[in-house]
Amino acid sequence: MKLYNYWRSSASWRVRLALALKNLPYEYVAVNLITGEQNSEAQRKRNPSGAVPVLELDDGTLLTQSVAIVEYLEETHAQGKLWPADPLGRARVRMLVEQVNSGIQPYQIPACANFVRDTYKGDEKLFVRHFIANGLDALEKLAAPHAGKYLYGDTVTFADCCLVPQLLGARRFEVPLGAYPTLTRVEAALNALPAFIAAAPANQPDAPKAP
Ligand SMILES: N[C@@H](CCC(=O)N[C@@H](CS)C(=O)NCC(=O)O)C(=O)O
Repeated sequence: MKLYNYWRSSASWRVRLALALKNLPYEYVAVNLITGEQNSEAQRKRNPSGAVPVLELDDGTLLTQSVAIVEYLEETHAQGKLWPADPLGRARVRMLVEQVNSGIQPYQIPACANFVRDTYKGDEKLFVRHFIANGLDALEKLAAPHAGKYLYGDTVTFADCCLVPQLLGARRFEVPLGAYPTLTRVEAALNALPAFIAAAPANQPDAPKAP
């Protein structure tokens, strides 16, 4: 498998986490979102929206959308299950996933923030901060009743793979995290796990090298 992705992209990071937790090898192909490689003809052929991640299967099949990609991996690989077995647990994990995937992350991507700045002449940082803080407020309240060691109970789920990248996004946009004790406690526990260390942005081949 090949993963077209970018070191700091939160949606890419979710897929890297799932691949690491499931112990699946893959080839890392970098798409530089700062130089605009997401809009190259080659990347638009892989994904008409240009966005990363894109997972290319060994037979050439292309999959886009991190949640769909990880659901495919979940259904085709028994190891490292990322959703609970019971229907209510699965629904609750999906709820947390969507709170990040559709409720927060779309507002912070370059395509959205740059549009606010360039077309509406708005303050894109203020815009992004507003949606991240609103979304995290809800995520904290949704997660707290069922959180254990991790975001849902004591087993790592795909909700955890969405949480950690989103909190880095919050820090990049200088959103204070003091109001989210459940989220930050769980993040600290996750960041000690080998799969989370392996998938972290700083450990990717296209991350800028420390001076
Ligand atoms: N819902 C999509 C989101 C994909 C997405 O927004 N990717 C961002 C990086 S995290 C991207 O490629 N943005 C390109 C841009 O904003 O120009 C998924 O989960 O895969």
